Amino acid sequence: MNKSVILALGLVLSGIFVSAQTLDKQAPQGFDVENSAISHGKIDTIQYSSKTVGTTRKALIYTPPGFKKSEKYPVLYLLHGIGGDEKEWFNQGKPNIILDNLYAQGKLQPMIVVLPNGRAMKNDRATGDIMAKDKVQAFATFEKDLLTDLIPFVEKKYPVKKDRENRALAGLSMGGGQTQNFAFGNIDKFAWLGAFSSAPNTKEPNQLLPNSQDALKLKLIFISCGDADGLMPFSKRTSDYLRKNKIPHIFYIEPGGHDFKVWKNDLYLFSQLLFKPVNQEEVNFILKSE
Ligand code: FER
Repeated sequence: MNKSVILALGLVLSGIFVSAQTLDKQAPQGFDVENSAISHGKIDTIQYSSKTVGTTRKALIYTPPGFKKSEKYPVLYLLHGIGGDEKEWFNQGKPNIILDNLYAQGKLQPMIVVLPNGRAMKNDRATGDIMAKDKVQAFATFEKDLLTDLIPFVEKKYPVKKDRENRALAGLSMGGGQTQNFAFGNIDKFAWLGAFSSAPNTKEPNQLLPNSQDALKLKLIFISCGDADGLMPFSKRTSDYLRKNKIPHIFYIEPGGHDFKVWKNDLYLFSQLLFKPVNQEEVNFILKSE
């Protein structure tokens, strides 16, 4: 596909999503309920040596149902919020169950999902004053840990595709801000971006993306936020800038606040778009009222 076709498709796609903002677009009931009749992916804890932090750090990793070492998979790095750690998504968001259910319906491209700890400091637990300056700073330091420690580790130990088109970054709240900062800031490393309910750590548009047209290289920009979330300005600010600069993107305002009900829905929608060509039928499927 040439660039203008991609742009045209992107504009159609973003137009559809913008108009979809008025729909009560929610994952169907049962999307996050474990089904013993289907195959399940596997969750493991990995430990990697971080030169950035100077410690051994933990992450969870989800390999899909039917995972085979002899195949090569794209990877989604999925980031937590200020009150969480590498287990937050797993404990509260049930990503393995949501994805297992989607695989059983044939709705996902097989992928590995890594759930890192995005607070890159020696004590990376979400304890004490989680808003303390050094703890907030550690969410910025994670950019280096991710790019130079964690990603190389995953690419060495797991059968993964290593090009940017097979690497996605997404996250909730602080992780949404990290996603915007790191993915717009390293377009050579990521092609898929999902920023859910981004927090105040999100850089301002001029710093985030000084050359707005660079963002045309991304395959998907998915920005979402609950309509009752006080952090909305940090999503809207980026979306306004992208729209002003004619960068196709999804800005999905959904019913809800700053919580896992919204983020589970985001994962449900976003994951189905990953590592696939922009496909009108899929988009329509995602948008069709439940
Ligand atoms: C803030 C408000 C919210 C902030 C961070 C958050 C660093 C993050 C919330 C979350 O991750 O859920 O002022 O400052």
